[in-house]
Amino acid sequence: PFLENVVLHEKFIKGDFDTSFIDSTPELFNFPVRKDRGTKLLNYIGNVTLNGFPGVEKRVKPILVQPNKPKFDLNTEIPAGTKQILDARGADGLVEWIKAQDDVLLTDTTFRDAHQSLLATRVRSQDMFQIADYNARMLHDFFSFELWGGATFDVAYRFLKEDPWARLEKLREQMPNVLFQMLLRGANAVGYKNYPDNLIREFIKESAQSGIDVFRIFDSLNWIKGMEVAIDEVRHTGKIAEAAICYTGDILDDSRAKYTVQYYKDMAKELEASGAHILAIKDMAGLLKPEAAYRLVSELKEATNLPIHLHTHDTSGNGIYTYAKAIEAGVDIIDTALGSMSGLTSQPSANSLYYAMSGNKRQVRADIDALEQLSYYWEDVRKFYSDFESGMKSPHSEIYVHEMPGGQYSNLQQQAKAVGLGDRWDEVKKMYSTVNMLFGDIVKVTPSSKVVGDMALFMVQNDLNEENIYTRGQNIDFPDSVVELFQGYLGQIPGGFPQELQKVILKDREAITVRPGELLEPVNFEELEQTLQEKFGRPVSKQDVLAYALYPKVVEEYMQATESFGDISVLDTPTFLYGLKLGEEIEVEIEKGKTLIVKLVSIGEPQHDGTRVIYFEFNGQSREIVIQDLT
Ligand code: 3PY
Ligand code: ZN
Repeated sequence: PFLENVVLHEKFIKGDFDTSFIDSTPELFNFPVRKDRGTKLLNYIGNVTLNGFPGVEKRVKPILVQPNKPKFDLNTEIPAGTKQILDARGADGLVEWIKAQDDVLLTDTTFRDAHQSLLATRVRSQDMFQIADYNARMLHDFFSFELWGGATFDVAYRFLKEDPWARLEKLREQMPNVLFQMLLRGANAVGYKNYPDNLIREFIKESAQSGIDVFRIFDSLNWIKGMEVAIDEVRHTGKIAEAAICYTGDILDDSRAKYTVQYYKDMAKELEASGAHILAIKDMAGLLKPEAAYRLVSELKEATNLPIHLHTHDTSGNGIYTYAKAIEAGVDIIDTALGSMSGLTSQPSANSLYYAMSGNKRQVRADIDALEQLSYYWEDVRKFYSDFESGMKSPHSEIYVHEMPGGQYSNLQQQAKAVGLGDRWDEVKKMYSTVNMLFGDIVKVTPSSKVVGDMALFMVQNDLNEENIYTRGQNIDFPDSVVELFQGYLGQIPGGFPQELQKVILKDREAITVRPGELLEPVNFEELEQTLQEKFGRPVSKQDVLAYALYPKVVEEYMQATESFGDISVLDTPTFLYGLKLGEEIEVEIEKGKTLIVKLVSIGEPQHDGTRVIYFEFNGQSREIVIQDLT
């Protein structure tokens, strides 16, 4: 550690030192306490056993069965798939291949949007690694696996204390045959605000190198300028730029004059011109009604030459019907989740769609037996995360009124509870659509959906409505996110911001109309790398630097957690969330062929300093760990 302190010291790195360096630099002798991996792991298990896990009700660890794995021989070769087509023929070759298929191709969202929408994005890498070898063999004829991006990136660091890049790379090793897809929020990358252009470009480069093939790029206001840098960079990497139109409103309703079929056709043509390989219809709230799907897909097919990839959420319960109509209209690829991770705020079920298309001349390309067996696995895994379920039990047709995206519903509900509006949830939902209209009827998807949600909560809390906002609003400070939206920091909205409201919200602040990325200072990656090495006292990777540039505080806390607990992604999920029961023994494989055996023996009485001693048996030896009791 001494040598490490020397070579990482700022003065040493800058060459700014002489022979008095060691004597005059006492911090060289501050050695970080380096605990061994086993102690760190016991520290985590002791902590979670005693203090619980955020968001999980503290109770005796429930008896949860080992997830049921498919009966499938993993000693078989992994069949070639779409990834090999991309590698051999390039992006344009892959596009030609898609167009030549008669069947409907599927994307499986189980590893990303399904759990983002059903389980607050909490599914851990471990539960994916356990099934990925089966996916590669049993779903080899899928178009893609959507398994990265969206909220999964920050949630991995923030709540799961695991590295999303490591997840991606390991899955890539396990599933080398099917395209990997991610959701990229255009200039907002995987965050909630616009970032400098060079950060967007470096992030895309690194994601492509780490395994992503298909980048679904969208802008939260459907502002194409906010997508252009990302589309351009994806094209440079040789990967697939799938540009999305976010579907909002209702093309069947003539009173919603803003988002018409013509609006979407114009947008699609512009995306084609800016280099998109595939066009996505991103129906993030599940508003695309069956007849609207038929019409939209038919017209977009006429307007562009791009293959069309349709994404919806099944909140209304009409998802399969919408897909069937889109298939009739010639859609090329469809997003589904495995049965037990589908429905409601998630994607429609692949399993159900398979049967829904029986007898149709366009069949869904999938093996139904494989879908069912994989679905059993997820049925068991889902029980681990029961505390993160939204409580929604049946389809919500009111989605067509409030237009809240699938992933936002349970989040906003939590936010409402946190500010004391839990029992006024119905009012909040209603206010959400009022705010949308006040804002000029905007696209609502991360991060613009969060702004609408923040404003809805704020208005209910402060007894504001669409009438008194213009007068009372003069003396009110609005939430930061709302001010920033109206300043143009998330981009521009079709038709411009409503001016009267903009004045009330901004007061004397200025608004911009250019792309925020043009004004933001580029990230100095080398300088940041050095700063982080000093801060964390160890070498950092390009991936760490990128993550920190996107989410400084979250990544710093993650680094601290790994310093205290080591790599806790190796723990099974029930232990990760509940710790151990008295007398319970588990095996933890910390690396291939290296297994630790941990048993919880007893928990000591509270001490004067608020700690307790936790007694473990660790590989057969007694071990005591002192834990702060925070309960
Ligand atoms: C995300 O941006 O995370 C979404 O899933 C938007 O639909
Ligand atoms: Zn979605």
